Amino acid sequence: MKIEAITLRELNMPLVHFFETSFGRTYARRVMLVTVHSDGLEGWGECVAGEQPYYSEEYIEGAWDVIVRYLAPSLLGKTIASGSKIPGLLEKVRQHRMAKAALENAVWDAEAQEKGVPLWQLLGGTHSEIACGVSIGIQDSHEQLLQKIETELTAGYQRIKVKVKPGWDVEVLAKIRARWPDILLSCDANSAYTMDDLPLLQKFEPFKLLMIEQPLWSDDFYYHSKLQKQLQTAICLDEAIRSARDTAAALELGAARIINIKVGRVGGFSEAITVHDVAERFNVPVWCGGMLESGIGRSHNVALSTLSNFKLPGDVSASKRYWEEDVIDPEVTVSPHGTIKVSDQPGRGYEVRKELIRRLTVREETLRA
Ligand code: OSB
Ligand code: MG
Repeated sequence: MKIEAITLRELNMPLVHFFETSFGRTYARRVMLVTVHSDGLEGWGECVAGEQPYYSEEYIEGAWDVIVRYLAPSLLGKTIASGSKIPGLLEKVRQHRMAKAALENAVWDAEAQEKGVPLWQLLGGTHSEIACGVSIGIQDSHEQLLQKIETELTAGYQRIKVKVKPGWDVEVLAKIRARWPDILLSCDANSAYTMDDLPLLQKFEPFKLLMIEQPLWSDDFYYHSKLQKQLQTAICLDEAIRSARDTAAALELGAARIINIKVGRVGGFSEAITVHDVAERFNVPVWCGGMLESGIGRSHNVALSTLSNFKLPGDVSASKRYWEEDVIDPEVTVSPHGTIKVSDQPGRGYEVRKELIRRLTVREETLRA
């Protein structure tokens, strides 16, 4: 595949409902899409960087800039055999994993079309149906949160994850457990606690959580390993896992018993597959995280979730939970038993709604060799 041109777009996509984590509230996503043009094919990728550098150091303006100045020029005009060759071509640039992932995943997307195989099979996936959970943000009231959980359980989702932070934790979890004693329940702190909070985190134990996601610092394994020794509840790492090496280090230290894989956070499909394989070797299950993606990133998350060690329901849920209208056709839909069935069509298995994308686009730039 010859990389003839790369188009960057920013879409303004208001969320159906705001999403609040311990680091802030989001009402609309500035969605960055990348299109790789090659031999008449268009491969699509999504850069999941946030509006601000709060989840990680990456943010949309920075990602756009590093792609224009450094990453795209390393690919334009080159003939590339497969998406797996992209990390090697971009390795000179340190970090910027979400920006790199957008490009790499777009090439995988084009490769699947070129080879006429479903993207999930190209990635090495085996499940043809994936298990879905939901991530529910901090709400204005406990009542509103309980109402949302009720709605998602009725829709069939297999696991409920709620965001927590000091002041929105023990009481909230107690109310959820009192009402639903048996559901798969987890919480995500997005680094809202420190080791001084050990007594507080120990109060989570009676709620029989499937996991506590990223309780401590976003770049830490050491204190997580100390914390894990003092908790029955499994720790899951999200922010701290940036690579397969991180995964091995964290698991050797005993810093987690579950790993959240986000393809953007680890720099693209190649690294995500390696993270998956390392965790599998440690006998540690993984699940696919989400970054409030549009249909492009969402369809890629669906494909990745088909790999064998994705053994827990992910944060990959229906388009309509986020968007009035999604940019793919069909939208991502979830069955009444909380699963997404993957498509057997070549490529990502969802058409790109170009007219809708045109309407939502607020910035566009095409780069050529
Ligand atoms: O920590 O998993 C997270 C969204 C934005 C940033 C970080 C996280 C999240 C989510 C939402 O939990 C997952 C989703 O529904 O896409
Ligand atoms: Mg998380």
